[in-house]
Amino acid sequence: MGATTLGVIAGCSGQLPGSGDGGGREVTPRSTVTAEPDTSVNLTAASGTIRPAPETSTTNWMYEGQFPGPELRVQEGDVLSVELTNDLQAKTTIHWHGIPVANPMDGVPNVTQDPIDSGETFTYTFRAEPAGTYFYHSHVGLQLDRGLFGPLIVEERSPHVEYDREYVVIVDDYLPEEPELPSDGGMGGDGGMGGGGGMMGDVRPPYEGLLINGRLPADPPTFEVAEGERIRFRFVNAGSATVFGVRIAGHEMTVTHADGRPVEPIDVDSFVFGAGERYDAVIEATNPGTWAVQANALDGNEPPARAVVEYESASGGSPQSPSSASNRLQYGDLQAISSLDGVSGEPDRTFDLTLSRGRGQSYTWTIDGQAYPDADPLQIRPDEHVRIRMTNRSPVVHPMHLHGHFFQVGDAIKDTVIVPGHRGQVTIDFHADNPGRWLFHCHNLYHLDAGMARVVRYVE
Ligand SMILES: [Cu+2]
Repeated sequence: MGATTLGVIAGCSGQLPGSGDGGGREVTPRSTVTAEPDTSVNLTAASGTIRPAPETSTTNWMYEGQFPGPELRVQEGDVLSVELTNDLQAKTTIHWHGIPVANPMDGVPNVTQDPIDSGETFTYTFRAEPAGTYFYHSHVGLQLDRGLFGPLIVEERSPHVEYDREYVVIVDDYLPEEPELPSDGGMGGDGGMGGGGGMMGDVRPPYEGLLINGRLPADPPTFEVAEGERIRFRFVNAGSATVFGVRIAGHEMTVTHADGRPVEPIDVDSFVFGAGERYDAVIEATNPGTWAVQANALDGNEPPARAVVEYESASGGSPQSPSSASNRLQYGDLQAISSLDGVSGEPDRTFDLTLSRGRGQSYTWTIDGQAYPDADPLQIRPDEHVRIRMTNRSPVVHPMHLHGHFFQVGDAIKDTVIVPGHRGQVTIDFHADNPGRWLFHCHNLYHLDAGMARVVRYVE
């Protein structure tokens, strides 16, 4: 299996990661791909009706009238072109979560592009690499929680894991009404006027349930398997404010990828992931029957989202639920198969950032006391090894996501990482190999919309 060189577009050879001072490498802005696309797709964003269970319907915002949006699937290295038509009564964009695209294609309103007006179109073109499990979503306001997302799969040309079939499993929190930010800092409980002694909590939106592939537990999707097969599941947390714990009854999962990046296979019976994270896991279909896939909210009390794994030989009946998890994946278990270039040794630049609730009347979340967009950019220079140390001074988790780059966290390579509550600390390292202006933010959509973001800005 060849090492993946993330810097190819910038012309890095990357042969000797960590060799000396890193001098001599050139980091130039990644230009927008102009090659003829291998795949061209039209996506129209518009309002429509979804039925996540037989007697349940609501008005959602969707791509192509589908919820989740249509699966985009391309081969690694292919040029993908997506023409987005905005038929919403609001401005919108699309962000290609996890893919280090050229900056103008990243879909962040007022940072990488002007948001697309109602009735207008915008074409995103980028090279789909590296291979992995990704998703695409609106990056305007709270539109992700109205349904504007879909899976984006970039297939390996030579997978490091063997499997016979695969399923994409998108877990999500179901909001049957228009999302809105809490109107003030009160939020009930012990939120409110600053103070709170670090116990300032949070309130989740009024979710009516939890979804797998757009379906409530009353009408779960079925994944058919045949005895003896190896099944690859690509799990995506597209929730806006939910940390999910995932289990599959009757089967151990072998985690093979974290945020799309291959890891040394690790056997677990559950994993936890925050908004924006992805895991690929393989099961061996050696236990015939009908089994539940279950995703429960760690920070909510809705009934778990469910899907069904059904063997062809099974005679139906209700699926068996998973037993309680005993062997849960930890970040420390993750060992990336290829290393990230340019992040060995001591960093060239370090940011120490505190994540916390804002003080005062309004509902804000801050990084070092500043609420985006009234926040200073984090300024870096091309080719630097940048370290960000985060300390979470709130009781709730923050899944922090960096655009345009992968980062190293422990021995894993990821693009989104949970910073635990109650003074949890996480350190990430990345190589400044993709010049531009990139958002770094909490992927809890409500925290993002309430200010928990910074722009990482390259300066010469
Ligand atoms: Cu957060």
